[in-house]
Amino acid sequence: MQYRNPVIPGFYPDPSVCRAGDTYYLVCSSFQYYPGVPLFESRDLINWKQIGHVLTRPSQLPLQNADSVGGIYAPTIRYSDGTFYMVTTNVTNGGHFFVRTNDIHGEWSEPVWVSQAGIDPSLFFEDGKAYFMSNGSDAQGSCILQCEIDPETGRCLTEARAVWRGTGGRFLESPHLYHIGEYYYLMASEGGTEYGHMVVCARGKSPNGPFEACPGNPVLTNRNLGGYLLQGCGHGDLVDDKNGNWWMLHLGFRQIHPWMMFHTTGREVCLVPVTFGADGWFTAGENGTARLVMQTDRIPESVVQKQKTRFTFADTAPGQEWVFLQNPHTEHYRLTSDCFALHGTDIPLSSQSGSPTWVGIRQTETAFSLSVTLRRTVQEAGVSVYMTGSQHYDLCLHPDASGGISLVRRAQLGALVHEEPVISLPAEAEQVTLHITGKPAEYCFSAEICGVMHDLGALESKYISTEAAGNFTGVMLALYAYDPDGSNEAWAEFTDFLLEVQP
Ligand code: 6LW
Repeated sequence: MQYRNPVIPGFYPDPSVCRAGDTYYLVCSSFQYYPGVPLFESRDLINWKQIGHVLTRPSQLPLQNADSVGGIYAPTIRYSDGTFYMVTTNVTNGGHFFVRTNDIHGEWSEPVWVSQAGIDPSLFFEDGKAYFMSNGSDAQGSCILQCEIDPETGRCLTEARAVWRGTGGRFLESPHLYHIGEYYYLMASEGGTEYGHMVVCARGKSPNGPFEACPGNPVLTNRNLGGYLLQGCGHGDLVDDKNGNWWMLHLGFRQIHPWMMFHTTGREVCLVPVTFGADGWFTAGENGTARLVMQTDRIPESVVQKQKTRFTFADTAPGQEWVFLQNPHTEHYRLTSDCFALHGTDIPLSSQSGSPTWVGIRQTETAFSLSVTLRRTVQEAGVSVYMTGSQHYDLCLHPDASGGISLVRRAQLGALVHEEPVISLPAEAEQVTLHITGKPAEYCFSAEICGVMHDLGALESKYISTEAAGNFTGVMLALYAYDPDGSNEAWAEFTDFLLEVQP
């Protein structure tokens, strides 16, 4: 059969996967967004359904001051003796921790903190022992650190020691250990999460090493596929299917055009088959590369890949597709299936130290159309094409100096803030319908006021891309409200939300 990559489009970086019986579970990093660590379920590795988030309570997810390169980094999910573990790093508040549950559809435990350097923690369970790995460094440079921990308390039982130093690429990270046949395989990434990204591996006869690098490294990379739209492939995790075949779920991103090396939709989840040779080493994908269209005879033709392309308030949910910045002030949101009402505070979109009234859904494709109706309001409120607090394009209603209300298209690009065009809202306009059309290279803005469409021009996607913003996240399409006086009781009411994406 044939399937398309990414298998989970949009900002879902650093995938980790495990299998429990005949069901696969996958988690991703989530940075400054709340709830944290999206959790997916699949029966066939191609179709993934989000079943919630792992971190759903402020006690598990303190996000104060977390920005788009802070908060929750790469997680690992593992299943051992009926218990699921998810281990990750809150780089802004607290470091490494894991949570666990016996009910994957239920709540997860309070965090159990683990004291070890680095990022990208990973767990490996065998013979009653729990091995904890992360990236790190010592006097000789970067390395994969490993210690044994008590899986109840998180206490380190052995000194952390360097078990592998990689193959020399920069940013050795995302270690995962597997026992397959007679070897322990240690897989990791190098090259950084940008265009030089790659997956490398090593193996040894014991979980502590020593580990010998695979002569065919890297086992997966698209770094030599110049002009190919799928780039940055790395940071993977292995899983075996019920037929004994191995697969890698890994991240990659889609640059917007062969000669325009930037992307807006974040790092996404891709799937490639893993093939073992007679020498016991493996390679992944098509000759070590990931492709946008993959052929495989390991999945039956009867499996059909589906992608959700239409999103309304009625078929999405807050805390599922809709997420918040840092720890939201819940009293400022009234979210129902036909109206999202937001109460602005004096925390602006650019704040790194507070949670603005903001609720966002991922931009999963470069081509999309979005419309939403906003009732007249006396605070600032609208839609934001939001990459980070300092890179976003907004279409909003805004109180103006003459006591009226204006419709404004704003671009914030770092310290540059530009508001144009500005249209005064006629007194009889009870509402406006805001429209944004996404294209690979631009976002086009328009609005309908009293039955008349106003073209508000286009802004380039390049300037809010990950390459320009220097962040780890992807574009969110957000509804927000902001009231600098914090003095009025007004609510901004959004209705008739429709987002349609074109894969
Ligand atoms: C993550 C690291 C990486 O922790 O990027 O692509 C970092 N790999 O492994 C942030 O996602």
